[in-house]
Amino acid sequence: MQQVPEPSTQVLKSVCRSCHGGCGTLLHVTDGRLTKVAGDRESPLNKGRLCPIGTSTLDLVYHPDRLKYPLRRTGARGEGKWERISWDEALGEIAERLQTIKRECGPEAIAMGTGTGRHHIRWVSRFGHALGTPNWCEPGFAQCFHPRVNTTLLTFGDFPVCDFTGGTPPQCIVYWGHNPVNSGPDGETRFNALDALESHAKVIVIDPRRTRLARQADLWLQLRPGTDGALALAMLHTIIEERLHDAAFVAEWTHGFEALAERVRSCSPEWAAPITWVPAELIRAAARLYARTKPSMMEWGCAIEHTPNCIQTVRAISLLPALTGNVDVPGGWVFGMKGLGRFPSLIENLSPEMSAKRLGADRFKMLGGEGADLPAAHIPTLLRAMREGVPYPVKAFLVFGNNTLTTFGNAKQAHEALLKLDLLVVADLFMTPTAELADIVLPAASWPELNQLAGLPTIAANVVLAQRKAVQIGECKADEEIFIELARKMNLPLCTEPLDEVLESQLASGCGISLSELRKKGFHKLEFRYRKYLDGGFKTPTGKIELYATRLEAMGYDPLPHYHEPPESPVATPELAKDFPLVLTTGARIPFFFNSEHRQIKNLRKAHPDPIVEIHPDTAKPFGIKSGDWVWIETRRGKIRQRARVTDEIDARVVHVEHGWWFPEEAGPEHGVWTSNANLLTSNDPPYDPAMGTYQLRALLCRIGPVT
Ligand SMILES: Nc1nc2c(c(=O)[nH]1)N[C@H]1C(S)=C(S)[C@@H](COP(=O)(O)OP(=O)(O)OC[C@H]3O[C@@H](n4cnc5c(=O)[nH]c(N)nc54)[C@H](O)[C@@H]3O)O[C@H]1N2
Ligand SMILES: Nc1nc2c(c(=O)[nH]1)N[C@H]1C(S)=C(S)[C@@H](COP(=O)(O)OP(=O)(O)OC[C@H]3O[C@@H](n4cnc5c(=O)[nH]c(N)nc54)[C@H](O)[C@@H]3O)O[C@H]1N2
Ligand code: SF4
Ligand SMILES: [Mo]
Repeated sequence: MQQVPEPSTQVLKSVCRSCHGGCGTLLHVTDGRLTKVAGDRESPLNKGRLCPIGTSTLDLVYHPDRLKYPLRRTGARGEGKWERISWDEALGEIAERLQTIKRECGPEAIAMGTGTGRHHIRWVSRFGHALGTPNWCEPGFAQCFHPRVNTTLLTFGDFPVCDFTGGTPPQCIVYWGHNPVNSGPDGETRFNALDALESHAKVIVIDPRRTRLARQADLWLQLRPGTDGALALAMLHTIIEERLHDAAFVAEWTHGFEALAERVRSCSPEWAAPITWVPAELIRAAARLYARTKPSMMEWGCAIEHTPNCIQTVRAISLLPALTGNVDVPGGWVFGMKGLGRFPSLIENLSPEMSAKRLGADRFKMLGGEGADLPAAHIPTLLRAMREGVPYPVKAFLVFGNNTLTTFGNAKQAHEALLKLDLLVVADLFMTPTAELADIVLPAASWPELNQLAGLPTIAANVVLAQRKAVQIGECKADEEIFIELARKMNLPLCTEPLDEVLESQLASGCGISLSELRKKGFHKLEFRYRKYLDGGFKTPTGKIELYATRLEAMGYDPLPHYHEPPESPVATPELAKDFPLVLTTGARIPFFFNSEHRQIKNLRKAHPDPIVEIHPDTAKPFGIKSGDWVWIETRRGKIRQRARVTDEIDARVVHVEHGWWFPEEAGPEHGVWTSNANLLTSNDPPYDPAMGTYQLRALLCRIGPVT
């Protein structure tokens, strides 16, 4: 029974955005105070449930360490000396300094930064476009989700998601480099991704760690990190060789089957087995089970994208549903109803010359150029422009929701770049180690403090939800409102209209219901249509699913999937492997924190007090390492420590470290950011994915030892 609220309590239907979001919530407000955040049982996305992070919302909103008013640095950069200023002063100073940089160096010398999938993510580039700069970035753009988005757009003409809310249960689910038991995943809510298991579908898990899903799976493929591309090619090979594909669908609705068959002819399971460490017979079994069991869902995660061969890897995996006809069918992969409508990105405000200046766009066309759905700057190239002024200087960085020092690859280099800036502005909920380096810090509103829209699954937007402002904390402002006020302060011609006007326009071009009606209802589920391609084909140049990608070919990239060894591996760099014998993967999600966040929330931290490194007993034994011991982990680039979890759930040749760690309880300005931070171990050096500019986060070489 849902509890009946106190008479003086107002209940607003909203949507949690503490991760990529989507869970319907009921915000109980009593006398201006948020008193309870409950899951909305009516929401098709979570049916009343919240994860540990969502459950801790009150602790987040009312946390004593929240930033509550704008701050200006008074000491040296990073010295931790601040004075409180008014919003008017803060925005006035930012506006003036931006105008100066724009006048002296051009708008491209100003870069915008943000984090993954937030309510305001598109507003960051929107403000940049209004300002005239093509340079905005997000550490998940080349590394996460967008390789999947941009690759499927050119292969299928649309972004596929799993059909979780259509009512037809899948018969087979593949969890590929993805663990929604812990992650509020990209694309949909974690609860949908897990509910699908209740249909007793056959389950295939592809993960180097024996996760809870792997334990439940019919088939678990424990591959070597970074070799997903080889595995996918071998599965394609098996399906084609054994004629397990849907021949009628392939003949009518795909382009380039013969070329693909030729490309994967040599990629037998026997070829892939020594590369991936997965036995050939197990690869065959997975290909057969997948191809013969329909409908099937492909649930894929960011592990397949944290590699410099991510576009080809994503392409290869995406062709499995294509060959088996699991596309836009009930219980399979489907294309969304786009209930959220068009976001006014203002990208048309950039001239072609200015767009061409986007850092990295000339090389990485799937990230910053014509192959990108929402073009973004290449982070290593941007950091170089900050550090060295090459190919032109970047002088200002406005960061709205990213803890750069924890989530960018090669954190020390990112740190060096931030120190070189003339102007660093950070808007955040807390004083992070990154905010400590800023000239001006702005207090951002958390999700129950602001109005927005959400469309879930992301991009597909089959369900549209209204996010509601329930309370005001200190002088905190929603990022969207900060952009609007800053645009007005700078007398920009764009990005100045009230927020609700933009939201109304999105709804009008999407599901068509009014903002007030949506706010009343809380969410709106669109009526679903399957096999939309029957009406005019797929939205690709050939009108078919492009097994052979003509758009990749036109951009000068390989139109057929291929495999590349990770740049640092026992195979690619055997000499290095003598000193650093273990394969390192990083960042598998944990249910209590979102990337670098939530370490200051007591309940969540109690559930997971320390950073954990997973090591196999055979690997730990020679060092005398036991569970609970502090262990150092070292790569060519740096050394950190985390606490051991000695477990046979991981391959003896692989070590896993958690990402995002800093210690809010430790003194500033560093707050322990250099102690356990996975990105002291990673690199952002080339090689990059040729089309996307992606660097390696999940398959590096390391060594370990006990902290004495
Ligand atoms: N080694 C390694 N590195 C990784 C990964 C990995 O697996 N391994 N994963 C990568 C991936 S996939 C991604 S997407 C990125 C994630 O990187 P990001 O999404 O940038 O995550 P954070 O750096 O934690 O930054 C989020 C910051 O936003 C603040 N914040 C929260 N809500 C709001 C808000 O509404 N407004 C504002 N202004 N601030 C807010 C938080 O307090 C926090 O400081 O990390 C990448 N880095
Ligand atoms: N609670 C919580 N939810 C989150 C986040 C969070 O930090 N906390 N982060 C959000 C973000 S930004 C993202 S991108 C998603 C990520 O969430 P997911 O896409 O689910 O990805 P991860 O949990 O990072 O990794 C999934 C699995 O990949 C495995 N893995 C590691 N290396 C490899 C490899 O080379 N190949 C394969 N096949 N598997 C590998 C790991 O063992 C792990 O079990 O979650 C989002 N949701
Ligand atoms: S899964 Fe994400 S949206 Fe759902 S309750 Fe957890 S943090 Fe909130
Ligand atoms: Mo991500």
